[in-house]
Amino acid sequence: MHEEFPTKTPAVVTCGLPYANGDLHVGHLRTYVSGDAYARALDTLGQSVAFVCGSDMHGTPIAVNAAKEGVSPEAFALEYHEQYTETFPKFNVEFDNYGHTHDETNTELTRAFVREWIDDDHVFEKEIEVAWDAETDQPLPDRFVEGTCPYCGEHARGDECDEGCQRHLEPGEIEDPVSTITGNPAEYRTRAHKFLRLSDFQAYLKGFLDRLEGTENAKNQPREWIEGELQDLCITRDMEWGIDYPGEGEDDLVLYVWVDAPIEYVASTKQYSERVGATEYDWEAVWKNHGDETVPDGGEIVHIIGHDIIQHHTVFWPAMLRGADYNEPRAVMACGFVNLAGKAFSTSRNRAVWADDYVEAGLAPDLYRYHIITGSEFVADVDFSWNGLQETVNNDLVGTLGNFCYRSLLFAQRNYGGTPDAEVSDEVRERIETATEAFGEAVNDYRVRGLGNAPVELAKFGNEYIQRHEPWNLLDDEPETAAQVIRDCVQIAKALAVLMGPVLPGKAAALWEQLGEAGSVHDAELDAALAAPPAAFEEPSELFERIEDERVDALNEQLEARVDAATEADVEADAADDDAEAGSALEPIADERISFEAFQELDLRVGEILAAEPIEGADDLARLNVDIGVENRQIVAGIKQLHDLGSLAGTRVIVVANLEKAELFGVESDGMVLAAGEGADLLTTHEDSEPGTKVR
Ligand code: B3M
Ligand code: ZN
Repeated sequence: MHEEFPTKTPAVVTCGLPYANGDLHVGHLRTYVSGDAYARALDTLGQSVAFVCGSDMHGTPIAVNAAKEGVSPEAFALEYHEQYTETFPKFNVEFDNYGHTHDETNTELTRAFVREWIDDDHVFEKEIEVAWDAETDQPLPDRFVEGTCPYCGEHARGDECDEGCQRHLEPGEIEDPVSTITGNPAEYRTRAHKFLRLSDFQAYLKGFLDRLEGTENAKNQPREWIEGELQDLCITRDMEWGIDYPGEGEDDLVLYVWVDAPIEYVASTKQYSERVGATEYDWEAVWKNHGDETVPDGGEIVHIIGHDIIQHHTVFWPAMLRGADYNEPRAVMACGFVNLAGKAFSTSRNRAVWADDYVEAGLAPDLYRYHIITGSEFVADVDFSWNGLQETVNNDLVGTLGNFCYRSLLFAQRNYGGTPDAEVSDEVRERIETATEAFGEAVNDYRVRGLGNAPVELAKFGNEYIQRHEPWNLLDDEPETAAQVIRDCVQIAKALAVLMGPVLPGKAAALWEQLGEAGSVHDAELDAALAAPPAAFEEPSELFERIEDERVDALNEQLEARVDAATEADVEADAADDDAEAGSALEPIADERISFEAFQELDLRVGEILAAEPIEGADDLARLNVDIGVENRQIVAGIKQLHDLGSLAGTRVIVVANLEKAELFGVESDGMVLAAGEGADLLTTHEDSEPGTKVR
């Protein structure tokens, strides 16, 4: 449905806005370097593109943390905002514009969006029950409250099931709410709030998702969310920090942070456009809807985000845009998370590799960029380790890419003073074309990893090519062939500089300079890969340096000490939780004693689970097929959410074999398996008692 890149209309690439709420770590940076590489790659293809972002200044976490530090939310957030503007360039992340959500452009634009929705009758008022802290007598919006997700039962924040199904939660939806201010169970109060009627956009969103491009997770996950009737979106909050709701007489309401945050994508593009002039880049040509009713046209909007905010970008945001007659996103690319040894970063516990750690280690930004971009598929979660970085750098960058460029250019410079006078061979021309095509395909398939692989694959070929021809043995006897081979190699090096531009922008520029090229490699487009390099250039130097073991050891030592401290803190916190539970939450022992005979009436048997499958439509229930020696039983158990059903086969369990039959969700249950506690910890045998063995 969409034309291939490059298209004639301008594009905008955005990255999810960082909350101005704490230091950046290498996990955050994964999205930004990917976005930067993708935007640069579009540019290399010849697409007109702006790369924009900004700091997310609003929302409860910022209000809470500012209050803790005794400063205004604005001052608090601005400090981080300033810090981010300094950090990004240290990773060669160069936004064309980086604004923030509290600036004038975004404040005005946000209010204009909301007024459009009001005018078009997409906004209504409703009284809802909002969580309330009785002790401090204040409303508890979003992260001021924690509890249980009504959809999946996991622990969740007020507006997001961050540990479970990742769904957005509306005010009042969270179960068992607890105030994060006092720790008391929250109460509910009735308040009037404004809602965006998402159901107005239900049919539109279906079509939108069919048109949407990007990564599979972003295209497919939202389908499930728009199946039933869409829940309307509460767009106001009882808070002071934020953008005031634009309607009359609503002085105590601010807009929900997720209203003004994505609008910053538009505001930031507008600022860029105003700076360079609309003839150079026109934000309205991108964002304003000039198309027909069903398939809006406009510019190419590409959002690059973390995979926890897919719903915001594929359901809420397109509806918000549509409601104000703006153009829709063309693509959403949702990136995996970065973990440490399989566990999420914890910024509060300092279990993280901070952006500053990397900078202080004195490693070039391109090394991190290449490593994180090629280390796994874009959508997958990955572990960051210094050893992993070392391996990628030493193999791909030093061993393959750097090695090829240095040996080729050194040989060319020493023997020919630069590029030998010869034609590029057909074989090499074709191989370079293959590489540029692979690059173009990666852009069109939204595969950032392919952008990193393209140059390294070509360099691999280059090394093989030079090895195959051994030009050093040809210099005396076959000087023409030698010149030809080296001419080819210099051309490959030039193509490499072009292809390295997006993922390795600093190193690409260095290589470009070594080739004696004028101007910036970042102004070169793909066809430069086959244009002749300058005839003369200086002696080259190595592009990359090995990362030695001692360096990695030192970095690991620093990181391990930090992870150990964080783990200790975790263990202590868990122990404190357990103590708290032991003190309060354990049920008292039943008062009444039963006779031994009464106990003996229970026929308890060892069983072995043969199969476990979910029961459609039932939130917790699973159907188990259990071998209890004498026979196989079908037993229904409330363990669906709590266990990986696929891995239960073979597990020994204890079965109440003479319990009367029951029907659960239309499925007959013939017996019961014993399990402990809320987590349904299945009781099992200590040794290897056979199925059917009686339990006494
Ligand atoms: N500030 C950060 C996050 O939830 C949030 C992104 C806004 S993007 C419009 O990842
Ligand atoms: Zn959930």
